[in-house]
Amino acid sequence: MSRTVIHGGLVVTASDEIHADVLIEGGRVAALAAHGTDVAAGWSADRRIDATGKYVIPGGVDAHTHMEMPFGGTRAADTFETGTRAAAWGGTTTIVDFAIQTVGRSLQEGLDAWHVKADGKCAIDYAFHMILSDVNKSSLKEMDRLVAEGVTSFKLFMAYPGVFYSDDGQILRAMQRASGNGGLIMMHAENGIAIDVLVEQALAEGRTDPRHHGDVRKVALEAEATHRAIQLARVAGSPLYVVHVSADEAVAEIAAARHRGLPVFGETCPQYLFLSTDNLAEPGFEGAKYVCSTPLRPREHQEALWRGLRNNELQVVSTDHCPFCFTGQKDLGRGDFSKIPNGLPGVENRMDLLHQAVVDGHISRRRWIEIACAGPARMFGLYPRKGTIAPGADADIVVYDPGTEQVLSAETHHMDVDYSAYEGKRITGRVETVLSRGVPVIEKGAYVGHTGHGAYVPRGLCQYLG
Ligand code: DUC
Ligand code: ZN
Ligand code: ZN
Repeated sequence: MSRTVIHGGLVVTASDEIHADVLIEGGRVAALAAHGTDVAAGWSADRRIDATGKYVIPGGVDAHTHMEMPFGGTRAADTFETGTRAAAWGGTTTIVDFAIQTVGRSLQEGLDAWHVKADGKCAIDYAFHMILSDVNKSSLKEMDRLVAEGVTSFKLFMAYPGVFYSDDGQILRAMQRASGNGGLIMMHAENGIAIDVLVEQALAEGRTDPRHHGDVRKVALEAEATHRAIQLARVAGSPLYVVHVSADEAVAEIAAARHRGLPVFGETCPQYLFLSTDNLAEPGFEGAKYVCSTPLRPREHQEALWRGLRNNELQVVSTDHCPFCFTGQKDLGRGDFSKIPNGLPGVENRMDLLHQAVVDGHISRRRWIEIACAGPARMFGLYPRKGTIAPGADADIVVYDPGTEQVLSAETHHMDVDYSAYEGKRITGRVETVLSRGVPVIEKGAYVGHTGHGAYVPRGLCQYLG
């Protein structure tokens, strides 16, 4: 059995910061002990990693990615191979991607299709949520089996009529089913029916530029949908996880529900914390790079998101990684913003951007690990195997250098997309070494992993409930 020792670092988890050496045996964490124990106790090792002056943190868990997702007549540019490699470069060692049910097909067919895309291709471990595009008697029944087999969360859309959209009746039925089988309903909360009216009116009036994507997807329509989803979940007696929360009023809806004791959870993404409608309004067609849904909001919304993350009104930061190249993909919407494929690249940038938030004083170091590692692992039934450094946990570990500076850029990133949403942004901190189940994936600035190392991980139920 191979043994690795990481010595001299500051081990940061969601609950503790301890100066400790870490012993890894056969892919799992075997022990943590005070600095010097590795030498004093004679821990033999095949590999020793010096982490002096560095943080030793759990590998990131990105609970919201869309590798190879078909959307708007094209597909997300990163495959499971390129996307998981890029994730590793950025210190993420587990992704939870969304398998998609096609209208008229079963959940199982969708899940099988996503296994074909991912199995044998990933550099890091992966799991699946299921997107319900067609809620009917048989797909409701199938939910039970998926939960039992480790696909324990289901995304529904109040947006995108005619594509992924579910009406309130379908949503209520899916929530009722989840309340019986232990599944977690994830909601894309935007009033898509109303948005489509505003899209039609904007285009008819010649408002076709990317910035109008932000104008029509109004804050009130995110807040209204968030409120409605919460009330439907309340009626069904089911928990609810609201994905990609972008607006202050939506945070307020989630906070109000939580203050009433309802099992309502919220996720936001780096793009809402660091970018704004200023980016959508960049000259020419540049704003297309920032078209995603929910949309970027005016900068003033960011404070509510940071406060929500500090106060635990929001529990998770994931990326909604869904990259489309500027040339050849975002292009599809020149002259009609509604045809710009929705999505931003980010799987490689999340851990660094959130470390910058530590440096900037928005969150503490432990909260960084909570919202990026332990929180998503608990939310989606992966803890403590993922999301922490403790005896028995998978040795998914990042040695993070908190002092090195880097500049984010498409020139240097590893995502298979021709632009960076954060081009030129200076970050203090950088991933140095990444282990996935004890096996090096990134070492001294080089990729040393391999395609197919990543294993599929069936998940348990949400660990924030009963
Ligand atoms: N939002 C995006 O921006 N892209 C994919 C799907 C979604 O809901
Ligand atoms: Zn969504
Ligand atoms: Zn998404």
